[in-house]
Amino acid sequence: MREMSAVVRVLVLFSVCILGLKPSFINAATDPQDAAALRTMYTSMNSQPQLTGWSANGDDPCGQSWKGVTCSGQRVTEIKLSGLGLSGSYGYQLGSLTSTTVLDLSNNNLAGSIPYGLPPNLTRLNLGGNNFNGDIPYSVYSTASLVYLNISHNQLQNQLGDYFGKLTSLSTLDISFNSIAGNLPESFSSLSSVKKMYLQNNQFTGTIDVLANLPLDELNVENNRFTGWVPQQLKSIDLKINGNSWNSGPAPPPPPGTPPATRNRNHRGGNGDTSSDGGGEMKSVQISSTLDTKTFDVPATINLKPPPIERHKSFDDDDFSKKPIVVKKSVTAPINVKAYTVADLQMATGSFSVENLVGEGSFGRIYRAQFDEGKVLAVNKIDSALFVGRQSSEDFTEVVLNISHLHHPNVTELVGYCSEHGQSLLVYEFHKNGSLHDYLHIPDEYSKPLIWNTRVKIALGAARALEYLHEVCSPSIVHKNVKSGNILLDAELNPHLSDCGLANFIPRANEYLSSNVEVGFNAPEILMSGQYSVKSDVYSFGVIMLELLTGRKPFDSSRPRSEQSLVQWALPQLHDIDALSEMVDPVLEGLYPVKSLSRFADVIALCVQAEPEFRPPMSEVVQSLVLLVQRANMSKRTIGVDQGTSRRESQDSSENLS
Ligand SMILES: *[C@@H]1O[C@H](CO)[C@@H](O)[C@H](O)[C@H]1NC(C)=O
Ligand SMILES: *[C@@H]1O[C@H](CO)[C@@H](O)[C@H](O)[C@H]1NC(C)=O
Ligand SMILES: *[C@@H]1O[C@H](CO)[C@@H](O)[C@H](O)[C@H]1NC(C)=O
Ligand SMILES: *[C@@H]1O[C@H](CO)[C@@H](O)[C@H](O)[C@H]1NC(C)=O
Ligand SMILES: *[C@@H]1O[C@H](CO)[C@@H](O)[C@H](O)[C@H]1NC(C)=O
Ligand SMILES: CC(=O)N[C@H]1CO[C@H](CO)[C@@H](O)[C@@H]1O
Repeated sequence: MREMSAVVRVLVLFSVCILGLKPSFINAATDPQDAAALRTMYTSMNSQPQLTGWSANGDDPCGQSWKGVTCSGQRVTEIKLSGLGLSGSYGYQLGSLTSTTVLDLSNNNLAGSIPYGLPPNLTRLNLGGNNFNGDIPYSVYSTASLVYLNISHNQLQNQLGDYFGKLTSLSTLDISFNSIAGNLPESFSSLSSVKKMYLQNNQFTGTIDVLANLPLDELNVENNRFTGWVPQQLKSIDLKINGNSWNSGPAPPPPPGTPPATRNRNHRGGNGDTSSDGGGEMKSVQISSTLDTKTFDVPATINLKPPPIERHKSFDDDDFSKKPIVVKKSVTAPINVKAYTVADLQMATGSFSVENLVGEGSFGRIYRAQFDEGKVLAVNKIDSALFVGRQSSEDFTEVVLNISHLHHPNVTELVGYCSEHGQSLLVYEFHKNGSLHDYLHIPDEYSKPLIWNTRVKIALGAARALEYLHEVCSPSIVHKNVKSGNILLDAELNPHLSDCGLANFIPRANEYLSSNVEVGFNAPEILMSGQYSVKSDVYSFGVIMLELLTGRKPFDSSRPRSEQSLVQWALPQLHDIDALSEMVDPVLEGLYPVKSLSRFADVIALCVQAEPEFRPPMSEVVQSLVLLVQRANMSKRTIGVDQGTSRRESQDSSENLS
């Protein structure tokens, strides 16, 4: 019976690879996607023995009663692993647990940044009492079903994102005992169900006025750096406010332009006196002048926290939008990047000298910039044709703001910008080993050939970056220029996708890209109709995987005509194991596991299909590559001894191993 099911699985897996269907194991009582998510969670938590029942290749968490896992039917509904001394993290795969409503990992030793993939229908999330650092990922803010959110007693540092607008069901918010800085985000005012809020023992600044009209009955803001006055509305609730720098004396009248307080709705938290009509105008003058003042003085540490920029945002509160004087609600943009002057950057790049030119990005040249403190960064000098006209500096500021929200370990991090004298420059972290394109196609004496496992790792990291843009960012971001030249390698050869968001946020990006088309990367629908979509990114990603597999350029005019276009040459042969061993990059000298190679080829074949709708979403590509990496770890026979085996035999032996 067990052997029977193994055979069935081989066949199912085989058809999965060929047809791109999701596996549906016949015998297991647990949904295969849920099981896969828990396996990833298990290995991400370092496969610790206190996770009794869990295993790295088990496919039935429900049937095998894995510790802390509750199921309903085939689906995992609750995961409760509090106080088990767990370390590591919980992996990036939880997004597929669509029936899971409770995730409690409190009081463990989980560390690093909070992974972004969360069960989409979660109502209770407790990560309290761990060692998470960094900031709260967007996926937490976008889990609209959350009723209880506890990330207290960690080491979160950055400002909160201004993304609380969707959390309208949230009743308890506990982010106490971290080191969160900055003002309370304006979108706190959307927490329309919140009853209990614990913000104590952080480093919040500014006023707590934004909390004035929430339906709170318990609030603790002790031991922060709050200033201003405690709003009248909060004085009747269970309130703890010690350890702040509140203003003493009577509260001042509200600032000019504040609408009259109607019933209990006074957004500024003052005492609600009406004010003069001229104030609205004065306020907007102030706003636009702050927009132009973008140079901040910041300390020379890496994690820079300049004062927030104020921006226009339309006022979305019904009570006020009908009033004749509409005061723009100023938005605190969480801009974590440094504003440089042109002089700074000229100094650091030797006046943009050719020696410091390190590459061509999608929208301008990239220079290496070395600063006084020895810090090295990459400066992208955006082509001035992209920002012309009256609005240009405001447009650019918006681009910077939007890109500054992107945070992922495999996405190149924006650290600064410069907008002066009609110049638009973006400053990024610098990655030592240049682009994957150069590494593969223009090897120098320092670069060793990439071994197979590194190629797979690069593909997986880049796939995760795209998955983040497509499926985690909301609205989803189409990269539009996925190519090996945009994958940068750090000293450990980890991949970082560059130019993320630029094509989405720069108003004339499409025109610009289409006038600079690079042959070989683009999906057929782009060449025919300029239709960029997440699926055109998937195609381009498939081309990168082909480059990794073959070591060839996407288009190479020095080859015989039939081999010039990499996709056209390779696609018909991807399912033929003998042809594959001919196609594989000769510098590998046969050192690769054949199974891994053929699975890699299977993923490519799915990605470069002509019909966009048949290409898989990036999350599926990531899943396949994760499996491939896991199997590569299990398989000890990595050397080219099994090169001659037929495809079917290699499939079978791989299943025997797992
Ligand atoms: C859970 O989330 C998914 C996807 O976000 C959605 O389609 C589904 O209806 C939700 N509800 C349940 C009970 O699964
Ligand atoms: C949040 O979690 C911490 C750590 O487990 C716990 O001490 C605290 O009471 C929780 N907060 C709430 C509001 O449940
Ligand atoms: C993503 O980047 C991080 C750090 O830059 C690296 O540790 C990780 O291995 C990368 N992910 C993959 C799958 O390569
Ligand atoms: C930039 O972000 C803002 C707010 O998040 C959004 O409204 C705007 O559409 C974004 N801009 C672009 C060009 O996507
Ligand atoms: C595979 O093994 C490498 C090193 O042995 C390890 O760093 C990596 O995390 C493993 N990957 C998986 C998915 O188990
Ligand atoms: C693996 C590899 O080739 N890494 C290189 C990355 O860049 C550094 C510095 O340039 C080299 O020393 C490494 O050898």
